[in-house]
Order: sequence, then structure tokens, then C-alpha cells
Amino acid sequence: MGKLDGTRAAVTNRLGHALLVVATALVASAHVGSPDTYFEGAAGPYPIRVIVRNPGVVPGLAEITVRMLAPRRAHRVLVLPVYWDPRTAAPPPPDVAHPVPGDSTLYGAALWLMRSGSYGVQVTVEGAEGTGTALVPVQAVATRRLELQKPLGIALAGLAAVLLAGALTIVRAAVEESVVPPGEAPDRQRTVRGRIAMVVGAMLLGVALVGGRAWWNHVDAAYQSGLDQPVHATAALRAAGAERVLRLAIDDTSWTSRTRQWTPLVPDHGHLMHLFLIRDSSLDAFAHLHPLPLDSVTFEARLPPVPPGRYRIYADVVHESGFAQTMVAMADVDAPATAWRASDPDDAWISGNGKGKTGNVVTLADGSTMTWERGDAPILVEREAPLRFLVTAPDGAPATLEPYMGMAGHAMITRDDGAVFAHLHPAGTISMAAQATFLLRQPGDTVRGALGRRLAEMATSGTAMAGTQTAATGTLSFPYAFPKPGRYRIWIQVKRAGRILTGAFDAIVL
Ligand SMILES: [Cu+2]
Repeated sequence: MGKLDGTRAAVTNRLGHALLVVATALVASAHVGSPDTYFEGAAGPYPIRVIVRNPGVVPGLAEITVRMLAPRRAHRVLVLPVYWDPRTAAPPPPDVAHPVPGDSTLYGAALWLMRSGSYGVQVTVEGAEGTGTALVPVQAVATRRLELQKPLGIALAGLAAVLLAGALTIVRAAVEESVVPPGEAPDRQRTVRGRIAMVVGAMLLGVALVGGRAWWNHVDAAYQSGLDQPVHATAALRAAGAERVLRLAIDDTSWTSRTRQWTPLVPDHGHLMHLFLIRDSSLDAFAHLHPLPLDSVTFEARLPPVPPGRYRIYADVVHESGFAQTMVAMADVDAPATAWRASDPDDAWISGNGKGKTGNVVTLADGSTMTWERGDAPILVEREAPLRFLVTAPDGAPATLEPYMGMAGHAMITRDDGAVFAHLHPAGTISMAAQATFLLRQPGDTVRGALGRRLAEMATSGTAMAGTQTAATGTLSFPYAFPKPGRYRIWIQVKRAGRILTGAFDAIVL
């Protein structure tokens, strides 16, 4: 799951322009190959960092840790996963997260995620300064099916046989011997009745076994159909004068299927889709675009003049349920655009970032400098990664950064083989829109689209979105741990003096 597959699909020739169209797609829930949730934020007066480790099965036990980031004492930390759909059963009382031995600032608990889909995990901190709650959206997705191990199967079958034989013996004895006085042998009539009862009992138990098997196969099939399925999308390029238009079409039947019941999309940072283009293998060209919807399955953006080559496409969307998804596709750009008017003012791209790079210090397009303060320690897999960055103006002073789509900064992380793609912010890997759906959901929002409409109105009317951040001092940090070892590239995007700036860095994760 989460791997790019290299299958080529159709090659078409549209309007005489020899543009290659290539498709393939897969998806995973939000992010690719990076299933855990990282969150940094405030629970009232208490700054906290929350990590939720995805169990990979549903129902499953997710591990949650809550770290207090300031030396304020907590009396108690409570965690409660709430399923997005208000029509499901009311949530149980919250669980108490227990202090992790040896670390006075860390609390841990196990969370039962019972259904596939989107959860809002309420993290409540009670302490001397009162009570505060943070909401962390978490996706419960089944990515694997646990196999029944042979020895366990054999042992269970043996136990079942013993139970079955016992049950039939009891039935026979009950009919044949239970009313016979002690010491007397049952007469022939009773013996026959006992035998008949045993046969009837065996038939009933047989029916129960067959029925049980059918029921179980049904449950298993339902589980497998609910496995985090790839949603198919196709990327196509077409010429429009000197410009190129990138079209992403979601052509998966599950997208429109009544049974999957996807809720409508909601805008995240004011955009329905965030699309990232990364030049395959060399990773030396990168674009962050915001395609506009033509209809519910087709999105288009004008392609910046990125150099020719094969590109990986990652498209992030968020559903009204708070479920965030990343679709993956490929596109071949063989006739690059020679002109570009961005379809959206937040679109940005860079190329050639492999040149002139001086390790952890890069010069940005406006002459300012971005420094990765990564320290000297090696970066280890599944350990907190030192993703701290400092932006300084050309005069050397810390740069004044403006929010870029409501965030102090955006970090896009990919493994060189494409097996990992994550898009995060100083608030972590969570989607801000997913968080907003939980914070803004009202009891009346049982009609599909009602909440999405309100969110869209808020986005267009410029109402401040929850979690809008600024980094006045020019520093940024992103809570994250790399999910597997390997070579990674990280793009950091910030906005300074109205201009979107992108810095690229390389990391080797051990
Ligand atoms: Cu972002």
C-alpha cells in the first residue's frame, strides 16, 4: 500500500498536440506510507504534542502518547476518540492516559478505533491552570488483514470438536438417562429416543456451524471491501496555447458508489485540492498547485513551466467527515509550458533545486536564506525528527513570515522512491480542514453537504480558520518522525513579503 506503481495506461493524442498522457493511481488515506498522526497544539493553557500510532486493523487499538511541552503540571490527561458520524452510538467515557514511567511529561493510552473512517480524538488536560482540550483528527483505516495462524486454527478446531462431542453426549444423556432412577438401565424406547435426540442435536449444531461459517465469511468480505482501497485517478496534460493544463480525473467507481458513501469534499486552507508534482527519481522539480473543480470528479490547474520529465502527483483532499485522502498518479510532461498564469495565487513551483545547494542552508528566490537547524545527530527512523528551520532576510535578520494559506509554513516530505509522501505544518500531519469539521460540526449537520457548505462559506468570506498561525520570528518546526529508513527530500514553503518561497533539503534516515 502506498507505493507508486508504474503502470502506464492510455496514450492519447489530443488536438494534434503530441502530449503524452499517463495514468496510474493509488491512494492511501491522508499521506502515503506515513500512517501515524503527529499533532502539536494547545489544550487550553497547555501546549502538547500528540502522536497516534495507527494499528492498521479496524477495529484496532491505536497507541496514543501525549507530551506536555511546558513544565506545567498536569493532574490528569484524558483521551476520547469520537467517530465523526453523530448517528452512531454515543462515545464511552474518556480513558485516562497514564504517565509513562521515567518521563514525567509523557502520558500514554490505548484507543479503541471501532469503525473505519474519521475520528476526532479529544485530548483533555486537567491541571493547576484549569482544563483544556485539543482535538486531533485521526483516520481509522484498515491496511491489513491478520491471517489466522495454522497452529491456532488447528487448536481451535480440536477444541470445537471436543465441545461438539460433549454437547451431543449431554443431549443423549439428558434424553436417555436423566429420568431413569439410579442403578437402573434405560429401556429400549429411551435408548432409541436418546439416539434420535443426538442425531437431531447434531443436525442443529451442523446448521449452526454452517451458518456461523457463512456469517464469518460475510464479515470477512465486508472487512476486505473496507480495506483502505486505492481510489483511481488519471492525470492528463493538454495544451492551451503556450500554456499546459493539468487535469486530474477521479475515475474510480468507488468514488461515486452509494455503498462507500463518501461525504462531499471540504476546502482545506481554502482549497478543495492540494496537488503536488514531484519530478520522478531526480526530485529536482516541485510544484504545489490548487486545481479547481470542474465537477465532482474532475480538477484542473494550469501547469507551471516545470522541466520535462516524469512526475509523481500527490493530491490531497478532505471529506466533510474529516477523512483526509491522498491520491497518487503519474504524469509525463514532454512538452513543457512556455507560459504560465497561475490558476490560483497560492500556486508555486521550483526547479533545479539540486544546484547551488549548500547542504542545510539554501538561498530562496527573494535572496533570503533558509537554514535547517538539524544538529549533528543522525536522523533515526520512527524517532522525533529535528525539523526546525530558520528563515533570515537578506540583511541577516530573522525574516518576518506571513501565513501561507493560513499556516506559518508547509513541509512536504518524500522518500526518493515515492513510497512515502507526507504534507505537514507546524501543527503536525493533521489536516486543518479535518480538525475544523470536528470543531464546527453541529447536531443539525446530519444532512450531507451542510457542514461542507458552511466551511466553504467561511473560506470564501475570509473568516479566520481554526489554527491560523504565524511565525513572526522566522522559525518553524514540524513535529514528525520518518516512517522508514532511506533517502528523503523535504520542501519547506513559506511566504515573505507576498511571495511564496520554497526551500529544498535532503535527509538520510537511518
Ligand atoms: Cu500545507
